[in-house]
Amino acid sequence: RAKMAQDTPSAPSAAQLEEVKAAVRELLHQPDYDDGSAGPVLVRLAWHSAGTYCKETDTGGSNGAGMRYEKEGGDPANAGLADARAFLESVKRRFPWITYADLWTLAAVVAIREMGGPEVAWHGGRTDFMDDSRVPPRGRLPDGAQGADHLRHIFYRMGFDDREIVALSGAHNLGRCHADRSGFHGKWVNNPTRFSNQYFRLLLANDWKRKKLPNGVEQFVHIDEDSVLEDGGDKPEELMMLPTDMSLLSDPAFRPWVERYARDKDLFFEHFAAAFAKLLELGIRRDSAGRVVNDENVEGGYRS
Ligand code: DDH
Repeated sequence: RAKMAQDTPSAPSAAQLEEVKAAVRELLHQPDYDDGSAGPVLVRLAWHSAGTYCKETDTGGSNGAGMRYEKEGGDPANAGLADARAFLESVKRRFPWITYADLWTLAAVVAIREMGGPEVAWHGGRTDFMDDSRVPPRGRLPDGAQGADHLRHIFYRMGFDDREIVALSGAHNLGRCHADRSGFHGKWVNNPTRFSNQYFRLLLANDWKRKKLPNGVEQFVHIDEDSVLEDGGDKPEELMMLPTDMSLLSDPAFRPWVERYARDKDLFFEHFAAAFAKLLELGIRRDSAGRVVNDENVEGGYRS
């Protein structure tokens, strides 16, 4: 049974959404957190909330905000994302009418733009599940220790193609790996709070060497001697790549897109924005007017 229209509030006005976006913008600056910004971890929250989608079974995706439940939130793949959810809690308190599922996805769109990235199309109306019965099983998110076959297995399941896999991977311009979350360590680019195509340029330009970390995890690293000059005499920065990142270089279908995005930032921004918008819509059923078709036992959602 579809939820009755009279149970649901009308869609927020553009001005109401603007207030939420402004509140997200205000919390991005976090001097004591990582590289001084909540932006990267907010982007990862949206990606992991949506990246569980399976097109065969039409399950998973950003609708429902299942990460509030242990079943999904406790997935080791989501380690550290409680920080992102905590950053947004104050916004949810100020604007209780927005669902978590909408807030998490909207926050990423705001963060990407604020960090210098493209405008990503976003549509609201997601609902929050009131229990964990529809939360997707664990194990649907990618494992950085693997290679190109694994990337295809994971992203084809969501309905993405090779070009979109490479474009989405460009999100690794942002943020860093934390040994206590994923086992990997370090950042991909020198300025991890500025969205750009630097990730692709460094993938191609640097001499990446395999390195085993003290915890036994293997990643690729490059000592960036130039960073000494830039920082004025600190010790050189070590940048990193995951084995999955490196597979974009070695795979004959992925590599041409790495090369194009390294050369053409505008093309990367255009393709990234389209793929990220698609990611955020996975599994969301809308009627012809664009309204989310609400299921039973959910909170939020709205009629037009
Ligand atoms: Fe990622 N990512 N990601 N990633 N990701 C990590 C961090 C961040 C993989 C593994 C990791 C995407 C794709 C992949 C972001 C965005 C996106 C970390 C480090 C690992 C590991 C986590 C930690 O230790 O804190 C793998 C594997 C893939 C893949 O197979 C393609 C995509 C598609 C996105 C996206 O947003 C579109 C962001 C942002 C971060 C930085 C988070 C932070 O806290 O900083």
